Amino acid sequence: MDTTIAAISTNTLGVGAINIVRVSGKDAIEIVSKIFTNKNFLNAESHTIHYGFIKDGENIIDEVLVMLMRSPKTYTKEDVVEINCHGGSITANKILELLYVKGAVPAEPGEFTKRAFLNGRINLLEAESIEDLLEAKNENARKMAINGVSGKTTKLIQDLREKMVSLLANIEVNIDYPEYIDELQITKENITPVLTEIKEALEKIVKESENSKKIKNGINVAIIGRPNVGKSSLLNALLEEDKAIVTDISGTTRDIVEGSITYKGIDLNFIDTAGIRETKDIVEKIGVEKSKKIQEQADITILVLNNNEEVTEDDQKLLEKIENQKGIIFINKTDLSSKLEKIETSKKIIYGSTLKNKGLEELKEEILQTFSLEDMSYKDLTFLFNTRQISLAKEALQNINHVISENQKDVPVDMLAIDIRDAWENLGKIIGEAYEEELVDNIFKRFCLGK
Ligand SMILES: Nc1nc2c(ncn2[C@@H]2O[C@H](COP(=O)(O)OP(=O)(O)OP(=O)(O)O)[C@@H](O)[C@H]2O)c(=O)[nH]1
Ligand SMILES: [Mg+2]
Repeated sequence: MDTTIAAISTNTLGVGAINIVRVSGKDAIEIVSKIFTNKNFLNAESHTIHYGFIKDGENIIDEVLVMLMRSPKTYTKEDVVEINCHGGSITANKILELLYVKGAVPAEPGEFTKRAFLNGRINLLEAESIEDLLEAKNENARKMAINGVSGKTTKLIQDLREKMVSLLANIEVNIDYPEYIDELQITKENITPVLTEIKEALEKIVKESENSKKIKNGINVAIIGRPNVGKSSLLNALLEEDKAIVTDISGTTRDIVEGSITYKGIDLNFIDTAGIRETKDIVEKIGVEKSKKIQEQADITILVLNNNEEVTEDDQKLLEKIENQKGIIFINKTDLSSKLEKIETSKKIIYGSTLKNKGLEELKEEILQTFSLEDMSYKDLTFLFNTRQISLAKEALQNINHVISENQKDVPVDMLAIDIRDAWENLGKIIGEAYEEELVDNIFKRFCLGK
């Protein structure tokens, strides 16, 4: 990290009032001073703001405010300078070009954050959370990410690791100093409560973290049913928008129609599909196949039935299929007389009418409940966020489950240490304490430039 890196940290795709060009490294201040007219800048105190012009020789490029932050209290722990210039990518790029001429090098995507990690200012989990914060699409995703950035999630992991370490230390003492065994003696019995406590904590983390994907990306909800039951009407009613074409002709929807809403901080991505039935029409047939695929891929299916008609063979098939997945039955057209006999299903049934806007709130609520997300807005959302972190937590849980079963089989306590250590290491990888270079490179490449 001998180099001094520079990049534009703001989004240059649109037009904004201000852009920020960020420079980090041991020569950051000197390099900027070569193109900045303010004479006090070079020797100024840390965390000060300076007014002046950026010049290319005698040509004024822009009027700017420059923030000077000396190591170590900076984003990267290195000297950092941030040039606040006028918006529009041309000016920022021109300044960047000048910085390169004076000795800075282009930053790789995520390199500022990578330096923050390598210089020990943040751990891997915190770094990944910064990325999640940049990508957060809703309020809950933001909350989760900021808990990661602020170190709350790290503490959760560290507390568990500490418990494991103290267990490991006790076991070591037992092996190395058997003469001190009076109070510290580890037995099958006294190790059990600690192991159970760790197991339960890990289970909670894994379970809640699975939800994090739903919080981050939303829930994909397939709207399925035979033709004319009111699927497209349901989509439109949920979106409060005339997005899909609705007619009384069976087979109106041929392709999928999608739309999202945010309900209680969770994105619900609805997918309206072609009505499922046997058909010879080539285009409709393709649509039907697509519907089936969507049903398989979605997180949850809403099967729409028509209250005004008897259950058909097509309905029956769909009722059977939905038994093997997450699903809700929506019986539509309750404004019309009921001809639908009692249906056999283990799924929750919601009665409603898209025409009268009935049953929609209940439906949205039920979707959240299926994923235990109903009271998300009250939770503190301190859990893991991405697949890498979650799979490591799962591995740690497996290690601990193995320890527990071995312990029950009366395996000598010192033999258990191996798995406890593995669990401890797996949790360590989450926060990057046993990081490998390749992994680190991979993680930071996903960042946007200038972060
Ligand atoms: N009375 C009544 N009619 C409804 C209701 N919901 C939908 N309809 C009518 O049912 C007909 C079919 O509605 P769509 O939403 O196009 O049905 P669909 O399931 O998308 O049909 P396909 O696209 O052909 O599969 C239309 O004439 C709607 O106006 C309802 O709650 N009550
Ligand atoms: Mg339709």
